[in-house]
Amino acid sequence: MKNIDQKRRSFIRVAALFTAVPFVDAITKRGELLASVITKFSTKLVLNGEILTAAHWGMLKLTIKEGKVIKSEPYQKTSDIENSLQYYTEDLVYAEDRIRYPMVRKSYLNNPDNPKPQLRGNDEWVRVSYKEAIKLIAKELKKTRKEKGAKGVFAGSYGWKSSGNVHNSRVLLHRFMTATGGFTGTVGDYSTGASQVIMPHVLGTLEVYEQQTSWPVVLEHSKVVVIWGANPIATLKLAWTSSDENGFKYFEELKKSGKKIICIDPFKTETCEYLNAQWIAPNPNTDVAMMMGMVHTLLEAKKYDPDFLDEYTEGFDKFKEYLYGKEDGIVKDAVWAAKICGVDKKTIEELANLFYDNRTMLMSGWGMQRAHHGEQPHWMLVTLASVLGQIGLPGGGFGLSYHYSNGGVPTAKSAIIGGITANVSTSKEQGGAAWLKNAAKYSFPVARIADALLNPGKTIDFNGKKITYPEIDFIYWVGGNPFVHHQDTNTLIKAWKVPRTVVVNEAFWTPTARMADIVMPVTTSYERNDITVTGDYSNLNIVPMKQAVKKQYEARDDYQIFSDLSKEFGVFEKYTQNKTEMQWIEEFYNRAYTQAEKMNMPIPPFKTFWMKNQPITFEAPYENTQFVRYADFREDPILNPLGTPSGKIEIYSKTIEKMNYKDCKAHPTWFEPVEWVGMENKTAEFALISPHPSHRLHSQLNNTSLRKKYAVSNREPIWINTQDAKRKGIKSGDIVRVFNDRGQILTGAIVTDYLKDGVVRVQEGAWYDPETKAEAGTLCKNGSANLLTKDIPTSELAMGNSSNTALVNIEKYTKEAPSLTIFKQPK
Ligand SMILES: Nc1nc2c(c(=O)[nH]1)N[C@H]1C(S)=C(S)[C@@H](COP(=O)(O)OP(=O)(O)OC[C@H]3O[C@@H](n4cnc5c(=O)[nH]c(N)nc54)[C@H](O)[C@@H]3O)O[C@H]1N2
Ligand SMILES: Nc1nc2c(c(=O)[nH]1)N[C@H]1C(S)=C(S)[C@@H](COP(=O)(O)OP(=O)(O)OC[C@H]3O[C@@H](n4cnc5c(=O)[nH]c(N)nc54)[C@H](O)[C@@H]3O)O[C@H]1N2
Ligand SMILES: [Mo]
Repeated sequence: MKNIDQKRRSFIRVAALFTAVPFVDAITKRGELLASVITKFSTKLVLNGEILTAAHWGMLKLTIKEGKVIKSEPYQKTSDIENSLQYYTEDLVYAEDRIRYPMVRKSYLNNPDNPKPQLRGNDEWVRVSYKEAIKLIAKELKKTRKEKGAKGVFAGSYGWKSSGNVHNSRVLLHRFMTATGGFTGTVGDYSTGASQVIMPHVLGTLEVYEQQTSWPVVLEHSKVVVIWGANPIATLKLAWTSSDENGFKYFEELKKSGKKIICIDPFKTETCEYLNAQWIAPNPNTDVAMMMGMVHTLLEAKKYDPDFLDEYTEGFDKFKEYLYGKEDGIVKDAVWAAKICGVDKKTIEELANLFYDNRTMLMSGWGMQRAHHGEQPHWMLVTLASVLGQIGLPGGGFGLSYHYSNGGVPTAKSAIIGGITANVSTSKEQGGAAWLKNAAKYSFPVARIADALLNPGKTIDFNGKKITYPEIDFIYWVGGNPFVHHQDTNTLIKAWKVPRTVVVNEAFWTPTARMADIVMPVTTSYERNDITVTGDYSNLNIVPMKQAVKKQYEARDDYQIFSDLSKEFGVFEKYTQNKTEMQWIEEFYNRAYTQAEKMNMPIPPFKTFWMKNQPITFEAPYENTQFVRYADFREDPILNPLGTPSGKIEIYSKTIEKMNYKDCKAHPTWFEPVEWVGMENKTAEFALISPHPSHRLHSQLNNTSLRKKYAVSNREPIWINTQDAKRKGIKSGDIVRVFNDRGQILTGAIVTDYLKDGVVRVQEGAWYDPETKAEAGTLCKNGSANLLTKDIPTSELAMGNSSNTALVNIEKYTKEAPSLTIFKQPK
């Protein structure tokens, strides 16, 4: 206990100071938290000096010279692994394709009641004044609400808007919509669409967004670490709040530990390379079969713990009957599995034995659940882990978030700052719950957007419920880029023509901004003040995000835009509570301040914190460094049951059985995807995987010089297996046309042995750059993978996106390649 108390006293430690921060000259003794030394509090811009801010890609140190950003660097270094995203702030702020002024599409401005939506994306732009734009949006929104009701307004607005608890664009939009009458929203996300719906049935939690068994425990106890369909050296560059960057440190330690590491992935990722791991390459979408082969191997060898299965799981016997072919006459053994997944029988058996004989941590990413029947892989992984019987033991079991937002980095004992909310009401009778219920009534699964636009009134199944799509006539999107992120862009183009009005707030002329009727120019996060935490799971730092440069052109904050719109609806005070940006920041900070005081670990008063321009860093108490996921459940499943109906791990779910879905049965099942390399009568030759980009956050930063680091022949790269490339007469550096009956893109070839044969890889997030008109069939010059993906739900259960299920053809492009136009100002 004494030990813990001592630790508590040292929880607060102000992070290492940087050199020369001219505007904090009032602080005499650096590192001391004395309010009294602050003689003047100012929020004036620093014209020369260094500034700390934060982005999804971590804390940044910006150098400002004569009011301009001239340099962007990491604020901290936790390992030798480089975060390539941290150096391009100038490119963003001063990008050639900044939206400079409010713009309205010509036909829309001429007649908003007959706006010729078929011209969306191909019309001319007309500059209007900010005031005019606000008036126009307000008027047309009122009109739609009157004609179609609140549900006619879609503001689901999915996306990775910037970090910051005040300028949280999506929440600001929702807050505005709530204050003025409501909207149709969405449920779920693109990240874990399938898993976050199936896991609560299996484990009683979302699981994908939970803290993992602590890294120190893994490093001490795991003998084998399996990185199953994950690429943490790329994906840990980011976090939803801001990266605490400690995940890299632990992967570095893992590398040094000399443990057996295995990567199971159709692509030999930079993670596999970095860790010198053994590479196992299955066909995409076939891991379920491989895991079944492993379970069969273990059962045959009597390498499983019947007591564990009995005490902690529900319905294993029914699954076993399926595994042994009682339902379909097919025994799912390693021979069967090998034929499907393309990994040989012996390897499957060896892996199964290795996992059973050693304390093994199965770390899985999310790429494999972004696929047709994406509910199955993680359910089957949990089943395999149950047979291995190590769940709840130090360093054993599975983890679904080591690759994301630094899962497994021990949770600090920290005070939590506040954030802007969608709910504007303060009184009880109009409380948030009532509105949320209303919103939930119309909300549909996020990746069904095109389906919903195209089919108003259609009823779909979703996790045991029925949802009827509303008639959407008005779209307001902020902080997202659906014309890059959504599957099957050409279908989305058709769907996008249905509503009368589309408004987008953006900083850049993204493909989505170009598909709008009214475009509002917004600031980047470097042009406004804000506050964030780092580490979604660790809560490691509170970080001031000090404005670095003045607002560019006529860019306004989303907060400003929605405040001005609120005036038009007579709800300005309700919306803003009469608070400025700085007042919100102070209020959110003070929530942590009060908490910290109560916890007897004081942090400096707001003004000191702000003037110092340094993070407040918290520490993890010893017990959090020793956290073992499911240890309490393992210790006493009666006292600490899971949140499932049986209180156990549900390998068979009666809840799902009752839903009676054909495409998601009551136990993990091998389903053939609609398109895959092993299918009969293949619709195209190669399986396309579209994982997350190493040198971008989705589409963000595609318009910076970071692009030079990865573009091949000035296109998005495509990785092609050496033998396949030879067969197709393609060499590295060639421009390759990738196509199927949904669309076509140009890419630059990387011929490699690092990819399973029969598979090609194009990272998601290249901006859609149509060669001629933005319409179905047009060639995308830049190489956006989603022109080729399929817009089908994972199943009736989760309705997630299936972006990794697609077949494509490739050919060398012999015509003269058209030059890119997407990163320039439009007409
Ligand atoms: N094929 C395929 N497709 C995929 C995936 C895949 O694996 N394969 N992954 C999916 C996943 S998991 C995700 S999360 C999505 C990501 O899809 P998105 O989150 O839509 O992608 P981003 O490129 O991050 O888009 C964010 C946009 O917000 C803008 N923005 C940033 N800050 C602000 C702000 O303060 N205000 C406003 N108004 N705008 C701002 C940026 O300029 C950018 O254009 O993609 C999905 N799509
Ligand atoms: N640098 C960077 N980091 C990011 C993001 C980003 O855009 N850029 N996005 C963030 C977001 S929003 C999210 S949701 C997460 C996404 O995190 P993940 O979903 O885990 O990332 P992906 O790259 O889509 O997929 C991980 C790996 O799965 C592999 N894979 C694909 N299909 C299969 C399969 O069928 N079987 C197996 N075994 N492997 C398969 C891919 O080759 C890839 O290496 O990353 C976050 N981190
Ligand atoms: Mo995501």
